[in-house]
Amino acid sequence: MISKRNISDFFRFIDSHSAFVIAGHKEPDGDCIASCLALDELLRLKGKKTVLLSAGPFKKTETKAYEHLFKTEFDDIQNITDYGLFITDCSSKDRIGELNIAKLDFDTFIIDHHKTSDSSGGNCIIDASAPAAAYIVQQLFEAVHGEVTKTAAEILFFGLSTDSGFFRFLESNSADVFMAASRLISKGANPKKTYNLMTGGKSFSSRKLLGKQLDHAEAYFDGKLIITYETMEDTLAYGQNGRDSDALYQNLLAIEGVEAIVNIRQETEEQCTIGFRSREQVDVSSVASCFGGGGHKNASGASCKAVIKELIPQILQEFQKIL
Ligand SMILES: [Mn+2]
Repeated sequence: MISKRNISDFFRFIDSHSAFVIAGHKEPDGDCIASCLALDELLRLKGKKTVLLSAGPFKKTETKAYEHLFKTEFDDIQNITDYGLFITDCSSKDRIGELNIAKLDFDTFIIDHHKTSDSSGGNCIIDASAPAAAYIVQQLFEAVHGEVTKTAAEILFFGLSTDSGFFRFLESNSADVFMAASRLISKGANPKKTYNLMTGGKSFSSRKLLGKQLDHAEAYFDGKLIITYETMEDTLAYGQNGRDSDALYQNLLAIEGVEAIVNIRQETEEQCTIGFRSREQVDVSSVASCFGGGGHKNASGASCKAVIKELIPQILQEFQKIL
């Protein structure tokens, strides 16, 4: 739960500007979009002018319907002093990607729930115990407006649902989160619709790619770690539209005795992205940070200059220390 101090910081920030730019991280997910859109609605309810920005790309199936709501460039530079900048679901300007605002000097307020975030200084609400940025935005919405609107309830429930794996990642200490979810349902959010939006709409080729990735999977450390990958050939054949790495992780994490999963994707001849997931105790954000990335204890990512073959031994070396 956010504190009274968080709420007063937020009030002070929105009172100090007449207009706001709202931006999340690049390759937005449901939570990123939800926290941006609900914040946008709240600010407009307060009579503020808003600009929603995203560097994209909108790769995830469930995010595509929202792409048209976001601009890729801030074009009101002559009035820049009127604007405050909200960054949600990430904590730094380098995570927002190739946006022209990255070079501009804005008064900035950060709303985030990532463990690797730097929580020092004012003008930020960073709560690593929050299951979603949308959960923080919901609390702000309710503090400012009394209750959420139907549109905000729907999008916030979508954000909370995507980041919590439709509540599967939550533990027994999450009563407050379920109470917040209950308030969203009472305002019109629909769990069945949301689940279908999150998990449906996948392409046939995304299932074929899943097959490839399951086939590439290898087990290490007595099956505690599974590493799989996607080559550029796999991407060319099956991965062009609508990947479903969530389904891949869900499948592999179901293996008995497994503690962590690594999924490497060769993006270009010399660039890889790495996805990390863990089930319980293993903190994959510490491994991700060795490769220039970060994230949560149980879900992290990195992007680095590498080829798959050479990267696997390096990843094994880091896991050796913690498994
Ligand atoms: Mn998030």
